[in-house]
Amino acid sequence: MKVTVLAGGVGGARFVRGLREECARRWPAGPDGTPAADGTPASSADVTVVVNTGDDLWLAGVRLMPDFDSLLYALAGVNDAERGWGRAGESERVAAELREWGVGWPWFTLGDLDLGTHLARTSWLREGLTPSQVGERLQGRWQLGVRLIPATDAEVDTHVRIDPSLPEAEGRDELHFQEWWTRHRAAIPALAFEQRNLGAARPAPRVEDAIADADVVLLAPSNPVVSIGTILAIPGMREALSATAAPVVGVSPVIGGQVVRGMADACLTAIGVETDAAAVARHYGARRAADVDPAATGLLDGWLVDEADAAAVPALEAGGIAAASVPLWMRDLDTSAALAGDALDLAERLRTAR
Ligand code: FO1
Repeated sequence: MKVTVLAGGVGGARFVRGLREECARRWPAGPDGTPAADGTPASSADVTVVVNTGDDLWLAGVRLMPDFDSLLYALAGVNDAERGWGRAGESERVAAELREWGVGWPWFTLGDLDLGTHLARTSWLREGLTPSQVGERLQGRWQLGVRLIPATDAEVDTHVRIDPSLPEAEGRDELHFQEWWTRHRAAIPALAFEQRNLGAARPAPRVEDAIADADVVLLAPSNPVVSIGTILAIPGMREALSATAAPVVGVSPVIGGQVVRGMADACLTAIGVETDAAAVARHYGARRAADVDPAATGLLDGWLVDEADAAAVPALEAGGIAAASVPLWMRDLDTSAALAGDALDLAERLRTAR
């Protein structure tokens, strides 16, 4: 079984940990399978995660790839689960020094262990490796049980357009996504999200194959705008998704009109999409729409909503998206695994219906 997932950082990591667990339960590896670094049993399933790169940035001379690292640390079992980002048992001695020197952003903390990752990454980039080659090296340190690939090797960092006349804008008309998200907590209304150099970007090597060869493609319940949306914006990505024979099943990041985590509602509002499970599905669009309208660009075959949004299912189905209502809250590994199982079941239903 080949599963390819499009994912952002924290929500993506929770979902992929559940998926890895569920795959180990459904398709256990033989006696030779090596368990993951955190003890999760091995699976014969082949899981590839295409990771958002829109959050990436250069800071204090090093390249950060926050979503990649969130997945890396969480799957290796070395993440700070309480804070949601960075390493467990972190110290911040270097960050204190950087603040003294006035280097970096004082409101953005680079932990000492985390800095080790950024230094290793930057040093390999300087040697000429691509971000996806660097990603391979980083994940080679731990047995993750899944393959992580940055969505693209191009630097397509997201910038947020804002109104420069707002007092908190300090006269600027755009901010790096991380400044808008982390410093301002997405509280400055976003006029638009722009990814630099997008025109020249391509999916990283193996991404298009991972989508084409998959038995199922899953969209994690990550931010539909600045995580999944930034992956989809990479030229060639939507084409790969529309061409795959695998069912494409998404999981709503919205439950009962509230975002599950983060500040995705600010992002949805900025692009004119209601914070509503069905509205996000309609934003992704029905892949079947292309059967009647070749110009249609919809992506979804299936969509999972929470039980609180069960009333949305009939209209979604009528609109060409197979939908099911299931518990979406990922409270722990078991509920995350159950959710991943529900996504795999919906995909199976779609595969056998073909
Ligand atoms: N998030 C914060 O809220 N504050 C920070 O100081 C911070 C530092 C940081 C350093 C490295 C890294 O990889 C991530 C970091 N994050 C921090 C998380 C990150 O900014 C965002 O939560 C994600 O990019 C959104 O998915």
